Amino acid sequence: MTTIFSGIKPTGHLTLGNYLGAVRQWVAATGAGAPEETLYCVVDLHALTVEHDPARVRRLSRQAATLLLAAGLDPEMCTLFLQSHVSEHTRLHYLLECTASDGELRRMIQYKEKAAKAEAAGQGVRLSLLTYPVLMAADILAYRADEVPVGEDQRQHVELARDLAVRFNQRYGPTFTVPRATLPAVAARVMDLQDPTSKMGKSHDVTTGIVYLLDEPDVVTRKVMRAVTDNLGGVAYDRATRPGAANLLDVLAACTGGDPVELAAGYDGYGALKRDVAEAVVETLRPVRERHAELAADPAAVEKVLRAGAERARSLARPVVDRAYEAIGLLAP
Ligand code: AQP
Repeated sequence: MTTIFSGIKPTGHLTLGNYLGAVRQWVAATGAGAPEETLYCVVDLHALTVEHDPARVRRLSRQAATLLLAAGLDPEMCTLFLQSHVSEHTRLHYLLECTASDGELRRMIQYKEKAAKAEAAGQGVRLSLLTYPVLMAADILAYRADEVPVGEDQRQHVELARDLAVRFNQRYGPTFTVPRATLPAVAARVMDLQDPTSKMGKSHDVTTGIVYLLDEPDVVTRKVMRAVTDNLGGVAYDRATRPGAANLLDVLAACTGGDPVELAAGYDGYGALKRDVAEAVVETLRPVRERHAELAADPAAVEKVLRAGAERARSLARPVVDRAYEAIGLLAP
């Protein structure tokens, strides 16, 4: 049986990038007939690695869980839970810190970017920001996950989880499954509409280039119509020289199921392309927004799903983490 695990950080409102890069794959993996064990987690501890407001993290954690259900995750078919509710993640984190090296963590691209941002803002760099990929490895390895559906920006962190699993297994005996990242065919890296050389990120301060899942249709349309493109004439798919156009074509392809290069041939100007992208995004997000409004009216039902999810996740992770404690040389309590 294949086990699938993935997570999302409540560091901001979920974006179109999160949806096309990750969440849509998660929903697809839980479809009827899928034999997999699928676990999805709101990784709230990861939200504490940068400057945060406690009330906002609580609010965003609830909202992320509600949005995942609204996007189509069926709690009967998968396990949905909050990371902080399953202490096996942090128990395993320490053992993996004893397996990872300082050098390999300092090489992580996201660490360099987020540490630079924190420093520029005059905020200290939290130690947990450096060790965050190790906690992410614990999230994955605690369930012996085979596959981790993520967007491109998380590929390096899944590689680290692989390295740590291999190293631990070689030193202390077979304990973990070596996981692999699975990326969507298109839109693995949705770019900011105002700065198409940067990833669309949910914690970015400038929001005009970010489409949020809960944006009203007119807001989505305005953001797409104002997307930065180029003045090279015509429409062509070229990520290097026309990143804005390539991003719009990727988004259109992801929403309509087409191929971005072939789609480009159907346009001779950006006005028509942007109108079609706006309409496709609005229609893709409409059912998610509508279902979210229904689910948000009953927060107790969402909490019940999360409690049941945590219980099941705990029962799966505990024997794996206990095995790791024994393997590394610790006596059973
Ligand atoms: N722009 C994106 N395009 C495609 N996939 C994306 N993901 C994030 N942004 C894009 C994928 O969404 C999943 C959940 O992301 P995360 O919560 O782990 O956060 P992140 O990867 O650090 O990126 P964010 O959402 O922009 O958050 P911040 O701003 O806090 O860093 C992951 O599978 C991710 O690849």
